Amino acid sequence: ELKPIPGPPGLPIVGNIFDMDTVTPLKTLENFADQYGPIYKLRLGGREILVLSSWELVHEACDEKRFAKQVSSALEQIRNGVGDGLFSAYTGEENWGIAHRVLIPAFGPLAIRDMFDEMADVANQLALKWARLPTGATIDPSDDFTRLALDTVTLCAMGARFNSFYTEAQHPFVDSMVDFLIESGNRGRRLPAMNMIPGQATDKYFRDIEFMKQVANDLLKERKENPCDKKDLLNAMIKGRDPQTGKGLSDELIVNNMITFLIAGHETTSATLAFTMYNLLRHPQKYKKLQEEIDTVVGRETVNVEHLSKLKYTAAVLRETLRLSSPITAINVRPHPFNNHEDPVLLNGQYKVAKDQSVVLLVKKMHQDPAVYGQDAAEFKPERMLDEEFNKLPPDAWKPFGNGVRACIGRPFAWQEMLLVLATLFQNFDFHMADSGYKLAIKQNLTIKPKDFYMKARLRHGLT
Ligand code: MNH
Repeated sequence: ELKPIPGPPGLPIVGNIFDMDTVTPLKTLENFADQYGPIYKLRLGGREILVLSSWELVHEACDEKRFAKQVSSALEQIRNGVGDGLFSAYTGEENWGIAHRVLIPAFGPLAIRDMFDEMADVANQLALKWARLPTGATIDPSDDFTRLALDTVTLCAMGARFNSFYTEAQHPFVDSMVDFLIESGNRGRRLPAMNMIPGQATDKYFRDIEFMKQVANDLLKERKENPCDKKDLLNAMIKGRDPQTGKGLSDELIVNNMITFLIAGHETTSATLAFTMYNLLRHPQKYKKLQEEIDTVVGRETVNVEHLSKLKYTAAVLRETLRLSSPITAINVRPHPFNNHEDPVLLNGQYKVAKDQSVVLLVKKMHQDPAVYGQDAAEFKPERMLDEEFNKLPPDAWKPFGNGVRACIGRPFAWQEMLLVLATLFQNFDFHMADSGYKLAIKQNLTIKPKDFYMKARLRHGLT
């Protein structure tokens, strides 16, 4: 029997646009879930969307035979900058398949292992920076982790050094990228007609895009003029041929994907590291356990790739952080445009989903479903994410890296980088919150990160 889908009433034409918190739209989506339950509908930008936040419903919408990624709102706007790059490519777009098949081995575990030394190079630059700060200096972890993640992805993926730790300001690419992402978010929430109105914001938006393309094009040109056989993502894209179609990537597609890696590869990683520091500093017992593990496994040795797989508790801390604070808070799907033969599509046999309906999987909220995580779902308990427990979770109960073929291709990259950074930092430093009364606040952009969160670091001994 079909059930009506609840939701906030909204206004004619604009729908629920004015219900949305403009600074942290996530807050509105979570509040509505508390108010209307695990499935509700909203009207935004002239479209009706369903928002799912229980494991049961999200699990069903993760079935790739029935649902597929939808590129809409902010992500559709991101196409203005990176077009058919992996992250923003439409379902079924040919260039997604070509780039995906060429890049899968380049992002595989062996290739990532080969990137360890360069990742360690950047992690050590961060440790050196913090070691040389004056005693008691305040650290902005989001800022420094952004420098770290960006330098890591440019070095490992493209063989270029941004050297962000050697300048006061971030690399100008970052300013353009941040503004581009914010404005893409704004454009995604507006009615389409409003985005056609020319003005300063639009001019700046397209100038930022030009600048990002120029930076990426320069890196590509530099590599083509100085060919090498480094096994990195850039060479994979320049030399690789798709086994299925025999096609390579055009320069335009390479540039789209280079910018995509810089965007997708640094905000998420830096946000996860910042939330991890916050969680550990809020939970001294867990902090202690993590540091003891790192002392036992790594001690005073230089961190190497063999250490990382032995850091079981540290991995659980990362998983638990990604559960409670998934930096990508939601993923968008719609009934599969090609595979779907039944209309209407049903969820739970109870809710009708129209063919072109947008469905938002509110992953961050789903990660606190008591049906999966129990009554203490809101608490930070890394123990529940140790391998044995983690492997017992029902399918699709932990989705910080997205779903199916459109899941994160950079996951092994990010995982190695984050374990390495935590091992390097806790091996060498003790940390404190700058303000012990700090209350977690969220800053939302394409991803979320802790807002106005500062800490202090003290060297434990000479830098290892
Ligand atoms: Mn990543 C897709 C999360 C690190 C490159 N990534 C996704 C998606 C999520 C995600 C969620 C799916 C989005 C969607 O369905 O619309 N990514 C993360 C997280 C981290 C992360 C939580 C770190 C922690 N990602 C990285 C890194 C890189 C990267 C590092 C690159 C170096 N991610 C991508 C790319 C895609 C993606 C590329 C798009 C994949 C595709 O659709 O084919």
